Amino acid sequence: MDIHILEMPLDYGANRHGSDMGPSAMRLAGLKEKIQQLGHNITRSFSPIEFRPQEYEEIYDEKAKYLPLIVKACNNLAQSVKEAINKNAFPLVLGGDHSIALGTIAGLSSEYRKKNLRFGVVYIDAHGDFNTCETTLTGNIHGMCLAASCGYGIKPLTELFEKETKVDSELVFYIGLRDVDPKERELMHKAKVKTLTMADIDRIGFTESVKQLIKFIKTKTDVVHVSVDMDVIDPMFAPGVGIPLPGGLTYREILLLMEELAKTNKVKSAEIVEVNPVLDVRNQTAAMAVEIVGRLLGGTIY
Ligand SMILES: [Mn+2]
Repeated sequence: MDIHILEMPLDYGANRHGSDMGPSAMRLAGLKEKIQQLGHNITRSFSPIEFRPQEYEEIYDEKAKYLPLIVKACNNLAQSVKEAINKNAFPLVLGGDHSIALGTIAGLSSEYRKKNLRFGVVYIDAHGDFNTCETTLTGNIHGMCLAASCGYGIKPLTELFEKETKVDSELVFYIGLRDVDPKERELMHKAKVKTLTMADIDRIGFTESVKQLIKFIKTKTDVVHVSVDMDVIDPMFAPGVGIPLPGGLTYREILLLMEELAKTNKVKSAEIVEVNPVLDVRNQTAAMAVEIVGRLLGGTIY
């Protein structure tokens, strides 16, 4: 398979700085070698943005911090993702904070809409990222990206890249949720997203959870984007993330999840976000991110 690696060294969407170094940390942890070992070709590898660090920029809007910068960066990313899909390549987007999902999903949606494909998003995250400017407690856009992709929120975000709603919220499937704001939860219910929270996973078991997700993918979608926020993993394993929250997936669980997703043959793009080397221990979170990508791209133990 041809792969385009798109690096988004940007942390405008988050309070904690440092995830702008995520792509570099994953590169150092051997991402390219891992992908090549699996027999894939990296036909492009670049960053579609050239931005100054958050510390040098203005916040612009307290309810949507760094809005113009994020919109610009995500427009560039959307264009590059679109080009990858057009060339039959797999866009692998490296964050950066989760606000970049706005750009990834916009680019994918633009191509899949033309082809009339049922486009699903598997959102692997401790958080809902389903706030709007009205409900946000922080003004951080990484907490709004999925709501905006589903058509909720302010126009600069919902109409980013193209006017249309990017993804049908009923084709969004969350796994690993464990922190959702009250108002955010209301909107998620209204939008009818599918959810398997950590409590659901504990009730029915991980194997059954994965089975339900795979069944959903097979019956409801033609093509799937996998968005992995590293904070879904328990900080015991992955300490290098912006918002560490106990009670997450184990390293083994997320690897199994990736293997099962790969087997559906419907995953045509992915992004790995919120690797924060400043908070990491000996780059172990970035190393896990590399292993996660490997399993999603067909790697197996035996
Ligand atoms: Mn997130």
